Parts: sequence; structure tokens; C-alpha cells
Amino acid sequence: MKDIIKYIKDENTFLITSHASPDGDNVGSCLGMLEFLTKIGKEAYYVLDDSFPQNLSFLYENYKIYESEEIKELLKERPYSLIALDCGDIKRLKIEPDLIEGASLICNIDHHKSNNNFGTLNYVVDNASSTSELVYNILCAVDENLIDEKIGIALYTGLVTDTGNFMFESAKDSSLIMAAKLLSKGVDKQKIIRSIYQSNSFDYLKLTAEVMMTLEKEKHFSYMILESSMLKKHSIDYNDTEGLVNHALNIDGVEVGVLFKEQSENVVKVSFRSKGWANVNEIAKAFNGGGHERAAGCTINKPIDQAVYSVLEKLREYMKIHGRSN
Ligand SMILES: [Mn+2]
Repeated sequence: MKDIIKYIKDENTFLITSHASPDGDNVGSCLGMLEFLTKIGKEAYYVLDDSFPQNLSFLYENYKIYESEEIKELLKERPYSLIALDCGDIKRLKIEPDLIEGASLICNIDHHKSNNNFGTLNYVVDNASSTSELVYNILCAVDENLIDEKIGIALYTGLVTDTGNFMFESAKDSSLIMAAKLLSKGVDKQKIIRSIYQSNSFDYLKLTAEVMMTLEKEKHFSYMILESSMLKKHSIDYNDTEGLVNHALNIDGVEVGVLFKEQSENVVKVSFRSKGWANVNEIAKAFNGGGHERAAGCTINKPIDQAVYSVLEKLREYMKIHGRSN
């Protein structure tokens, strides 16, 4: 932490980036950091080559989000360092590889259990609620008084989305204390909740209904399938389907909920969630993925039916090993 504070004070030009398929913590931690660095007179840019979820537009609509090409053009040959937020693996950073290689230093701030400390500087706390909470800790260590409403909105959004509105085990006393502090800075929590949880489009709910029709259950786990044709039919962007997996988890007696998302032909993204004892980070790791104990994911390059088959076999085996056979 001390090294990171020194780094922030010493450096002048920062690129801030994160993982593909941006979620609330990705965007919240990046914008919180961006706003803070700008406020203390640094040159900072948020760079991510991806599309952004609609329900976070209230957060990012007033910011310029750069694409790799634009930032190369802008920086030319000037030196910069890279802050990687909320990303467990350097290969998952959604920015062009030469921008990663060209950075004078990489500062890795994250809470994924699967994080392999790929940075020059690493602040990785795998049981933290969110990367936003880690960014909050850093800002407090620099100067808590610098945290204003704008920074607060960004970090509160990351905290709320990564804890399922404080529902998950990862939301601890420190998370609630952080929330209270941010509210005292003027954050309008109802506005954030309305935007994220109470502004679904009609098409999104129709899509949800169709996905839920695929729900299957095998004693301790259940799963659903989202085919790419469903996204097309309801005109929903792939990156707007973040919360769907929870429906598979919120069933009495179910420990693991799984959602198979067909991103394109032969590319299936699998999201895992668990309630209390199953370590889904381990299950995802079996397919070269990772994440947290209660939330993880992986990508399988196979047709969807084959991906489903492989994962179900793995889940049955996992349940058996843990004495919870179906
Ligand atoms: Mn996160």
C-alpha cells in the first residue's frame, strides 16, 4: 500500500484499464480512480476496448472512455504507467497488448482469488468485497477529504454491484462503513439503485423469461442457457446480461447456479455462483477460468451443447468429491 501511494504521488501519466465485459466494479473502480487522479492534478485516462452495459450509463455518460488506438495517437511516444483494476489476469485486460508492454510500470489492484500478481506493484486482497473498496482504501490513505460526491458515486456503484446490494458474504463491516462514509459525501444511493436494479428494459425481461424457460436442476446445482439467437431476437447486447445467473442460484437447496452464455459460435462464457460452501473459483479453474469462491467464470471454445456437457460432468464430480452426490 505504501508503495502504491508513493507511485501515485510520483507518477504523472496514468492509463486506467480493466477486464472485458465491464461490470459495475470494473467501471466504478476505474472512474473513481480516474476522477481522483484528475483531481490531484494528474493526467489520467480510462481505456477499454469494449461495449458498456446500459444500466451503468448514468455513471460513464459524462466521461470520455478511450479506445487503445485513440490513446496511442494521443500519447505518441510519451511515457505512461498502467493501473489495472479488478482484473485477475494480465491476458484479460481489454486493451491492446502493445499498450501493456509499453507501460513503464503496471499497478495491479484487485480482489480476484485467481489473481497471479502480474503487476510491478500489486495490491491484491482476495476477500475484499470489490476493487472499488480497495480503491477507496487507497484514497483514504492518501487523503480522505479528497473523496467527493463524484468519486463516491463511482465507488458506491462498484461496491453495490459486486456485493449484490450488500447481499453476498463478501460484504463485511468494512464495506458497510465505506458505504456510510460515501453517503455522507452526498452520494444519492436511491438514484444508483434505480439505475442499476429498477430500470430494466421490457426486452431484457422478455429475454430473462426465455432464459428461465431453459432452467434445469440437479439436486445441488442448477443451470440455464442463453443462446446468441435469443440476444438477437430481443435486441439485447451480450454485455447487458450480467445479473441473469443469479436466478439459477436463488433456488432452495441449490448451492451452485450456472449460466451458459453463447457469445458467438463455439465461444461459450460460463458464469458460476455459489451460496455457502462450494468454491466455484476451483470449478472455473478446471476450464482455465477463475474469479472468486462465490462467483467465477470461464470461456469454453466448443459448441454450446458440448460445453454444457463438460461442465455438468465436472459439477457432478465436484459434488461427489464433496460428499453431495445427486
Ligand atoms: Mn470486482
